[in-house]
Amino acid sequence: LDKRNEVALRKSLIPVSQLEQSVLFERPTVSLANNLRQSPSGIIAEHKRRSPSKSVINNTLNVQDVAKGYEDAGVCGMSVLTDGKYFGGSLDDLLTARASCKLPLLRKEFIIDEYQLLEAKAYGADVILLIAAILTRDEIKKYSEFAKSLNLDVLLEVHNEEELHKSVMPSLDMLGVNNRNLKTFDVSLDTSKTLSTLIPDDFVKVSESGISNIEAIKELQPYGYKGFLIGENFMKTDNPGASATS
Ligand code: IGP
Repeated sequence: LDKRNEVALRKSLIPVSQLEQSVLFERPTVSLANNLRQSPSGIIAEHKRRSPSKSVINNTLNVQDVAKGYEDAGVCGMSVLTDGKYFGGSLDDLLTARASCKLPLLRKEFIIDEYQLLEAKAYGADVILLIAAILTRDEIKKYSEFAKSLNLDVLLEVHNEEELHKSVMPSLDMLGVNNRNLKTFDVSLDTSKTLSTLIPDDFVKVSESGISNIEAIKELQPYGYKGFLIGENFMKTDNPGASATS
């Protein structure tokens, strides 16, 4: 409900026509899914100031330095949290990241309205996240098809088998398995391992959360994972880019 009010407010301030007229709306997007298919390591590095599970992660770095650092490290893509309430992010962070690097950018957000996809495009994203836990199959279909019409890649996030079965459809590019249980905040790579065989081969498999080292990546690669979304373990250091250089 909070998110609905937040989106309604922004919608009243910035009409759709204005988003569509922004310069970034015309920018050719870069496919994260293609980057991941071709990469040996497949890191998606996240900008994350704080989280509900860990409170403050990093309050001193600026988005520009983080984006440049990740790009210099040679990661496949960058994820930018735009949720303010729980993660201390903003659309401004996305815009700054866009101005600072050429990496494909994921708008990390609780998407509940098509307007947020137009925003993603207008603020420089290449990829959007859809979370199966908060959407119906019809919503997933509507938002993913709309994203594809805007040339945005779609990463669909699941936590369990039911969410996965509900969500599989051709308008998705990547299937992300979140290793973090949203109720307990417990993290287990077993979630990625267990669900891997149930993900059809036409989707790029992404493992999300709690990935702390190269060993974890090596452990997950035999299960078919091509993408690894890493936030906290880079952001908790003074130099996330250096931490992402492996
Ligand atoms: C990154 P971690 O444990 O490396 O910081 O996790 C990312 O997976 C996590 O931030 C995340 C997330 C989300 C945040 C995954 N799915 C949905 C907000 C909303």
